[in-house]
Amino acid sequence: MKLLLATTNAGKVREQQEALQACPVEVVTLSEWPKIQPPEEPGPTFAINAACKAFFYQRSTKVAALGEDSGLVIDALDGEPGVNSARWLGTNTSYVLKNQELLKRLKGLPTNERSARYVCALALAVNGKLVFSTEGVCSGRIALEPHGDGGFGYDPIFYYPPLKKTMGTLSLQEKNVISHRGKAMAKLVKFLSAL
Ligand code: ITT
Repeated sequence: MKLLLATTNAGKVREQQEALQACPVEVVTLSEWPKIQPPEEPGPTFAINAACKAFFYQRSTKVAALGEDSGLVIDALDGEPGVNSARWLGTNTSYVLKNQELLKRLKGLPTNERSARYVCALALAVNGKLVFSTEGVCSGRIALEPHGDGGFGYDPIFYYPPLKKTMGTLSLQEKNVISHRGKAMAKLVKFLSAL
């Protein structure tokens, strides 16, 4: 089975490819369809956005498409940046600045008020039908300062208590074991392997 990783985010592609290594699918990416413009993300939820991406890219390419929507939910900021994680402060703003701004907004808050989670919703569209959807969550907190330059996006400031490390200091493989995306992808791999 050919499976399109229907995302424009290179960090997601790296992690999804790693998670699918042992899976009997032929993975393709959007680099084969450079002219397709990303769809609107209308959804109030990660699940709706993931499904929209899956349907849109499946229709555009005729290949089974895995849509993904994910983001960082910070309790002290009423769930921001949430579904707007990619667009928060503008898509052209660097993550160094976005992370600095988040740290500024949480300045002075004690550890127990810095709780946050990453959420990842996956949706698989085949021939115009949604055949699988799932979600993965990784709970942690916002660190006091950035650490590491691994991963992407908000990883330098996302602290994962069980490992006592930020995600920015984890290898790709280490991150996939505990991350929102790794957990959701593991459920997808189970589904695909059982087909
Ligand atoms: P596609 O829509 O093309 O998949 P995108 O980056 O715009 O790419 P989303 O709308 O799902 O995707 O936004 C996801 C954002 O959430 C991402 O750009 C980061 O800001 C943040 N994010 C999600 N997972 C992350 C992770 O594992 N590490 C760091 N930041 C993450």
